[in-house]
Amino acid sequence: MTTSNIPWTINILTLFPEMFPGALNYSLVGKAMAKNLWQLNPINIRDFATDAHKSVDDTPFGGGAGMVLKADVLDAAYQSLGPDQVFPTYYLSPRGKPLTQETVQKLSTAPGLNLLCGRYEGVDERFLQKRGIEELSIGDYILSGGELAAMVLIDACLRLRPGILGKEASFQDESFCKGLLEYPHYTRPQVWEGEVVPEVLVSGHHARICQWRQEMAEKMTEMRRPDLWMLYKKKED
Ligand code: 6GU
Repeated sequence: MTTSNIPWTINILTLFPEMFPGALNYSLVGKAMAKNLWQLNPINIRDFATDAHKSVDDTPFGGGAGMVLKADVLDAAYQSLGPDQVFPTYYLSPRGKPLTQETVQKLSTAPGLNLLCGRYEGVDERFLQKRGIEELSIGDYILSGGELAAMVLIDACLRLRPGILGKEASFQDESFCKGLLEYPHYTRPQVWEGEVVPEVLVSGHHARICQWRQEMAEKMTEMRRPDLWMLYKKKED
């Protein structure tokens, strides 16, 4: 046994705990959860509201549209995490630092994660400042809440944790880590709607296959992602 039998724990502060595990209950990460390799602990922020109406939000000072999640309620939910749950904590927000594979790699080695999912217009800034909570975004578009973003982050981290995916995945990741997009893949039938598989792939010549895949990965990266291509070229020399 090389892995610990304490499941990797993710606490999620959300107004919609019933959205979890959602997509994370399926495929390899779902099986890994069933095997107790990781666990999800959704915490309903509303449980920490103190007034009769169970209010979690209020109108923004300065006016404007939407509501802001209250610092006192958020902090009560946050502080309900025990002293054994002092994990790196992130607020999922389109204002955050863009999530990259490099960040995913770092997060996947943390002892666990605490994630705050916002809704509405946002959360009281003082809560984030006081508790030193960093923000992460999954891309330049706006989701209606952080829950889907949290699932994206969790999935990306889990597939890097020991015992969750096979060797194949880590092998595939290497090509992305080298900074190139993946080369194209083909399987049977060898001819489909008149389209044939590239000859080199059925040649059985391993070195030539390897070289072809490298060339295709470079060509695709240059065409589709000039930003990644520039970085790759810079690292090469
Ligand atoms: Cl992390 N949250 C929301 N609400 N929208 C997003 C996002 C996060 N990342 C990109 N868009």
